[in-house]
Amino acid sequence: MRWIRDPALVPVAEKVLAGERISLEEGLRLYQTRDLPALLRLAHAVRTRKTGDKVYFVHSLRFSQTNICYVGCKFCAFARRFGEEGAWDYEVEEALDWIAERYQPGMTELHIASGHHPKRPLSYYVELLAGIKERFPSLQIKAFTAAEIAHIAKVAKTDVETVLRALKEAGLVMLPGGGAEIFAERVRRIIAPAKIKAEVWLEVHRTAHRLGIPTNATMLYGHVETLEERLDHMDRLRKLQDETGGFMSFIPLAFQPDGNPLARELGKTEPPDAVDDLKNLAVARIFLDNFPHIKGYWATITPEIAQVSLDWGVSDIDGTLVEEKIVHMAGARAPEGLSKEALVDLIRRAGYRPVERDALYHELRDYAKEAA
Ligand code: V47
Repeated sequence: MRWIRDPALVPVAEKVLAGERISLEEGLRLYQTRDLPALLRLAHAVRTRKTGDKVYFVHSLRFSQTNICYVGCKFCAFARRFGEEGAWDYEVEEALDWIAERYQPGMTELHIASGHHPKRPLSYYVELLAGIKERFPSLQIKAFTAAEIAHIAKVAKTDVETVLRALKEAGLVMLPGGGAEIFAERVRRIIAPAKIKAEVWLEVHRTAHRLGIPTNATMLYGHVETLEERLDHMDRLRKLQDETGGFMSFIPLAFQPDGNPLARELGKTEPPDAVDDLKNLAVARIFLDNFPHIKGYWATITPEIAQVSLDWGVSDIDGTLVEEKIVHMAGARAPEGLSKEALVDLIRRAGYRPVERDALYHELRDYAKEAA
């Protein structure tokens, strides 16, 4: 392995290339290495073994039915209180009209994530999903982070399983991966003291998987967390995935510094830099050996870095979004949406094979086959 210049990486590389699982300590060695070409090569070997030269994207729409939220996460620039400037809170018909105004033929995924509204009953969410399914039958509904699901259950004074069953019946096909932040209690106490605990987040996903609802998982990085805490986060996900196999993709979310108290307290004015973004994606690809995909989320890392990330283990770049709000209200510099053509072009120009998927990762269009 003459291409490895960091001797500490050699035993890790041997394991990765043999398809063996790496430990937390070996993960830390990957984070700490300055041998970036070797890290890239290892992550690329893993992604190639899993997905060849395919890169997935989805024709999607983002929607948030409300930004009313009293949880007070310190990294958040999206939440508003009742009556506050910039607050919105749609009734079901208003939500359907909002979607109708942005719906594009061929769209397959509607991704919904919002605030923790203190009052809406479970029936509101059921009517919302049933209404969407009836009016837009071609949209697969990927809705509500685990934190929202636990909150809906709390307001309805019921359990998570009852909520998930009711939402599935109404049209839910998948849960997005938000609300995970960083699992370590030390970090949660600083950045999101009133949010659900890690154990609850994991239990919501475990329940979803048991009910046949696949999910994603995120990790918010670039604030107060240590590298060990990033690895602990991924380790807990890897363990749950061993148990259930219900995760589809892992999405690192680069902390955006505008309009939120955490960034002000830390004096942060910039998101994590490209080296941190790329190393983080590569370590995730190697460490999370049981996750089908690592997502390079262009809305936080920019389309330019998302394109480079395809060489660093990334096999999915999310989708068109159209009007993303959560990270843009926190200052994300990327556009709020990208066209399908722009995503195909981004993947092609990096030398990969664009594959359009639906929310559940069924392949809809393989651009390489068409070109042949
Ligand atoms: O949980 C909030 C994050 C998440 C900021 O499942 C921030 O495919 C950065 O869950 N800087 C919601 N991030 C977004 C989300 C997601 C995104 C892309 C794909 C998928 C998926 C899910 O946004 C929240 C929170 O961690 N967030 N504020 C911020 N200032």
